[in-house]
Amino acid sequence: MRGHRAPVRERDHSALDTGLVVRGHGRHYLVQTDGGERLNCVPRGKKSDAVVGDRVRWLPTSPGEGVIEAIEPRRNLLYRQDEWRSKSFAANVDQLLVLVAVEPVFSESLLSRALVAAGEAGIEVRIALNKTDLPGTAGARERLLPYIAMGVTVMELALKANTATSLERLKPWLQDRTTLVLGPSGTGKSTLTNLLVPDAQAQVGEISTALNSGKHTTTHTQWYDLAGGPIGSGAWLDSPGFQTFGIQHVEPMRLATLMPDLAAPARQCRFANCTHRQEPGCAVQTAVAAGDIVASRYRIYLELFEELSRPPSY
Ligand SMILES: Nc1nc2c(ncn2[C@@H]2O[C@H](COP(=O)(O)OP(=O)(O)OP(=O)(O)O)[C@@H](O)[C@H]2O)c(=O)[nH]1
Ligand SMILES: [Mg+2]
Ligand SMILES: [Zn+2]
Repeated sequence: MRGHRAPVRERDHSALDTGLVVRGHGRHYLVQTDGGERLNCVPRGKKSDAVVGDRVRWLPTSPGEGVIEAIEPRRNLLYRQDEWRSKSFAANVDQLLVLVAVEPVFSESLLSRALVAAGEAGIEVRIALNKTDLPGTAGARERLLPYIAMGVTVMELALKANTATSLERLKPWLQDRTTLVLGPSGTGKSTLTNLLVPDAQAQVGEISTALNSGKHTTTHTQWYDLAGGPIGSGAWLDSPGFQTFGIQHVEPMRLATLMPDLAAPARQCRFANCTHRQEPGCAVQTAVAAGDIVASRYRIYLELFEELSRPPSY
């Protein structure tokens, strides 16, 4: 992939102190030292490849400031790859929470893309449905049934109306782990951040009723320690809502293996290189006809396969 490799190690940086990137904004990074101090850092050189969650080697320049000299090898990196650019969400996370809500109504295509990207990065993922205090809950629940059937855990939350129950539900899963929350704008990611991290003061936005969407209140990913709040341990990464989610980094022939409802039938197709579109003896198409794969998910597969197979438009 492009643009995400740690800088080539021209020098040995192992003697330098390490720190954690807790926020990034262009070339400006907030790095937390192992002693808990926070420094404003810039990268050495032109490239700013570090992302939130990265462990970096840094050199002090003046009080409270430093230079990032190197990025430590990553365990994983979650990013989206649109046609023209890639956007990293975070590195070195244990698990992903995809937060959708009854309102704004979520796009199944976006949800599926986030799940595929998590699978590609090898990151465990769960879905949470927030705002189950709202009247559209039954419909939202129904649209999530295929995901439950394919083995994804779906947690129901009402962060404002039923805060205590929601936190109890999340607690065993969040403890001791580093969790990134992702989702469209306005689903309640920062609302949850403020519940989990008492001094977070994350900005919370309103929903635009005209557009049935959030207003992109959060603009940068930020890392928080969960030790001081109701969860007691682990880390939490709040992120800006996404409107698009390119997965151009996924090989089209790998796509079905990253969609759990298609993966098992896909192994039974007559041809090993079946694309599950019109080939004879395709077990995926048989499963769709039998209703074992829901039509909307197969449509999303076709949409994604086509998008990933398309030559770049330049
Ligand atoms: N009805 C209802 N509203 C909620 C609930 N949780 C959050 N909200 C509201 O949803 C709106 C958006 O919340 P945010 O936390 O800013 O959403 P976000 O996901 O951080 O949005 P971005 O930062 O734009 O990506 C706010 O007006 C919240 O008060 C809930 O459980 N029920
Ligand atoms: Mg937010
Ligand atoms: Zn097939």
